[in-house]
Amino acid sequence: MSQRTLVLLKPDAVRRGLVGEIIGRIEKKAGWTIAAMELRTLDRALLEQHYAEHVGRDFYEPLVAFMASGPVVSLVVEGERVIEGVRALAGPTDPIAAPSGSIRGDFGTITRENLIHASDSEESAEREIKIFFPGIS
Ligand code: 3AN
Repeated sequence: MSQRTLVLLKPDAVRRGLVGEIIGRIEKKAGWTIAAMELRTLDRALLEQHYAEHVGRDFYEPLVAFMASGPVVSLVVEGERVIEGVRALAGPTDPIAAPSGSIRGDFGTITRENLIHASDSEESAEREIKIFFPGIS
């Protein structure tokens, strides 16, 4: 089942020089390919669209501020069961609870600054890819 997912390497990952490490883990999965990739600082309007489901949560404002605090690498990754697969590579939201071997488990300590976003369903992937790469077919 070939799928596409939207992956964000958050400002902490870029600041800490972990882009190569994280993309390397994704690239090494057999058959997965990078369909699009960009480095840019995200504006509030785009982040409000992306995190619409979290509006009103106590972590929403600090999350948006953090996500706008520096450049982010956004990618579309394509391949077999890539939605479930990148989330497995990332690990659970809380990096302290994330298993060693996962990206968040290996490199993170703070829930907000948890290095990577990956779409959680086919519907989310389709919605998020349109936000970040409106030109992609
Ligand atoms: P995930 O990225 O693991 O799917 P979501 O979608 O529940 O997590 O949350 C989106 C982002 O919001 C997380 N990646 C994290 O940066 C932040 N976040 C989620 N829960 C919390 C929390 N309890 N405290 C601070 N930040 C949070």
